[in-house]
Amino acid sequence: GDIYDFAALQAKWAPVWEEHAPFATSDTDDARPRKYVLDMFPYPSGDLHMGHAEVYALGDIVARYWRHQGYNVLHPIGWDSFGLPAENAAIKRGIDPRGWTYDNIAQQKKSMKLYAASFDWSREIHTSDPEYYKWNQWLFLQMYKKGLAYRKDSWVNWDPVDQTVLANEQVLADGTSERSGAVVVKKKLTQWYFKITDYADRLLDDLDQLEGAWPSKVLQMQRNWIGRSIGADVDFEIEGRDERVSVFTTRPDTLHGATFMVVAPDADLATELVATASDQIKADFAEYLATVQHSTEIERQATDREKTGVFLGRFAINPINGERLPIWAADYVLADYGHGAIMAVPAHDQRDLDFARRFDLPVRVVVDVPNTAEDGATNDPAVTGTALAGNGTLINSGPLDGLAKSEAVPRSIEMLEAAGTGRATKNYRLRDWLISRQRYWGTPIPIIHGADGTEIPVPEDQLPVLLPPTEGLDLKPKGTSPLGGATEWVNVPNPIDGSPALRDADTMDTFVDSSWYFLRFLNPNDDTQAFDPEEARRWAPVDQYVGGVEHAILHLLYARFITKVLHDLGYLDFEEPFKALLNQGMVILDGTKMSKSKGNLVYFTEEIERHGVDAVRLTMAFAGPPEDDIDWADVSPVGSAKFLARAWRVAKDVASAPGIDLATGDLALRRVTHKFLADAPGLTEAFKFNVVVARLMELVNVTRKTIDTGAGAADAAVREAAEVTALALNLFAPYAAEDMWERLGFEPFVALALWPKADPTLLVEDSVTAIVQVDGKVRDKLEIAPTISEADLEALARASAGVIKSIGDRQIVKVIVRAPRMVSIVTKP
Ligand code: ANZ
Repeated sequence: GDIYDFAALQAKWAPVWEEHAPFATSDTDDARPRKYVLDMFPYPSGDLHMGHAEVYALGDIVARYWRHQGYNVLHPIGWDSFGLPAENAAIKRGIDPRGWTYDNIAQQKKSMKLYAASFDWSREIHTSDPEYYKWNQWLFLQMYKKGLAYRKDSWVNWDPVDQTVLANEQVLADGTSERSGAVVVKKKLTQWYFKITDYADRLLDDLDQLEGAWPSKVLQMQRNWIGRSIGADVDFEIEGRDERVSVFTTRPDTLHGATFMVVAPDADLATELVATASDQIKADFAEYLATVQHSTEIERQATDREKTGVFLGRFAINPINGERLPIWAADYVLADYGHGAIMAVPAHDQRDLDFARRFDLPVRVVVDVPNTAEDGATNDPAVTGTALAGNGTLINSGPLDGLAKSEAVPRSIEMLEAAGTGRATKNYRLRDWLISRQRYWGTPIPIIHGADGTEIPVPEDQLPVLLPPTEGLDLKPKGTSPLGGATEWVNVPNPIDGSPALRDADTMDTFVDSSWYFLRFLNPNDDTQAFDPEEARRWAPVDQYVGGVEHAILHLLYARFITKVLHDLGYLDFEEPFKALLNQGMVILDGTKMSKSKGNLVYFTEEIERHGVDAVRLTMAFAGPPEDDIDWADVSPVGSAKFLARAWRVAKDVASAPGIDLATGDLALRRVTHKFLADAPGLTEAFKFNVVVARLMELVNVTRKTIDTGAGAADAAVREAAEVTALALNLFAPYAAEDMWERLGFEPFVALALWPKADPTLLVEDSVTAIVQVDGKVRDKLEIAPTISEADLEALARASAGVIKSIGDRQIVKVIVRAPRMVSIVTKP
């Protein structure tokens, strides 16, 4: 047709792309350099939403860009298709999570194909397919062999609504579950863990390599999450106990200021210590422990909360001076950090001071911190209630007296080491990764439990351990895994001696699935291995990862960890999975996050129907820097569609054939075209997509002017500009671009055309006008480059016909040159 009609273009080109699969990536026999561009894969809960529309628009710009630059680009997609939403929906509606999931995938896939991201669909994966999760089980077994997967009893985060454990990463700052919104409580359970803490140092130190390539905010969040702190372990004798108790401190210099010890009430140690105390103390403690178990970690660490605690009736001996310190249980000490016990130094630690003041315990200053109070008031913490955390000189500390804090820290560690009562150590906020879930819709853990309690790994040739069908299973959360109810599945002969044994009935955290999926895309149909190390050498690590900042901690940390594990197992020759990371902002409406509950959802399908795929994609690119949130109320998909129509009409109007000599084209338009050709790559690589679009709009305007009021539609420069417009639009609006390309007389596919080099001679900056005067009168105006030299400008002025004529046979006595603006010639008769 002669009118831009996005629906017609979609109907025309989607089947062509489907048939010819122009984005299928060739593997080995390709001489081009490679780029692996990966967008975070979607969780198939319902149809695509506007967040998907954004991330897949932006990721596709990057993938399409590198193809134009001559790269062999791998840009795969799949489905993160295990997980709780499917299971919860299944329970609610009494259906199979499998059916719900794969129906959603079908829906999303249809939308995704219409959305025309340039994916290699031949590599599509589903993490809930046995062909995929088999390799989760393989990974688990490799880690189990190395002692990196293990089981332990511990206090876990328990979501009372979803009735399952949560990783620390899944508990929000306000202590609620990121999944159900329920207040998370603690529960003691035997669970499977991955030993990510073994990798804490490397996970922290290797962040330095990503500086500049990952958003600094994400790097900082990872650093904080790992939370390395440097200090010392100090061993305290406990009266009436054989074994000493260690505490972790970052301030061993303050040992002489310790006036009591505090144990986490929920640490085993507290229960053990209180066992010998009076019945009254025991009863107080039991009551206290019960309340503590209902509070969240966040509440426990809140500084504005009144301190609570119970004296345990026991005493510790300070190894540095033999002092006797009462032992308390208090919830501000956490069971799973350090040793779950601390030496309390109220003069120099605010939490300890609050506690000491509440329970009337002594406060002893051991670091003389300069008093900055202007009115000469005391800075004694016992009086002011403010601990002295700053630097100063040691006092009341025997051999440490007179040392600066910075000297006293290493000195005290030396003393402890010499006495065998302490040592330098590091601590991490990072905990081991709890990977077992008491839910159905996940990867079964490939372990069999013998009747005698032994753990037998399922032999690798028996993988996958398939999920049993849901028929007859009660999926409702009840604190134990639904798989336990699959009697036939769970009861198996012990692989070693055939005696009765039980399968482990837990399933894996779905973050295991996504921790290595980028490798599965390399050979998704290989049923002999998780991934091909040869292919990994060719393609990985991922050159550009694109996705939401909501994955700044959990997913990225786990993927980094598993990459290092696979490296150490000899499968990978790199240690960081994602060389560069782009976090797109959110799509919001009227300044607020869109959500079903708020009723302010903008629906993907509706926007696509109304404005077309290209306009929605272009709007995403044009809205602003990709990291910023896009307020859908402030952008104009209608404006985008208008621009697309304008661009498309240019291609329609071109009245020359391909191959016309471009050098004959209109110079002014050619300059704009080549400036765009020269600038767009750098802007795209810097993710300034909105600037590229703005520049493209300018190019289209100048082209239209040239057609209508300038050199005309047959001019070679018009063809050149239209070709470049089609090529550049391919990054943002693939349907319009493909159609323009065809109208310009080319075979599909514009996406596979190379980006032409800008002609440097056409890149001269805009010219400036120099005035040439002869004896004070303007005799000529010269259009020259702003960078012209004085000598060149003088030569041009002397050669000017107007100047020569006005000088006649007079003699030049003086020439003043002010490049690039003026030349003044003085003559005499
Ligand atoms: C004595 C001391 C004196 C401390 C002083 C601080 C200041 P970061 O930096 O977070 O590692 N601590 C140790 N284990 C704890 C636990 N399980 N729960 C709560 N607090 C714990 O903090 C280390 C400091 O936090 C340690 O150093 C310890 O208090 C406390 F002037 O020891 B300190």
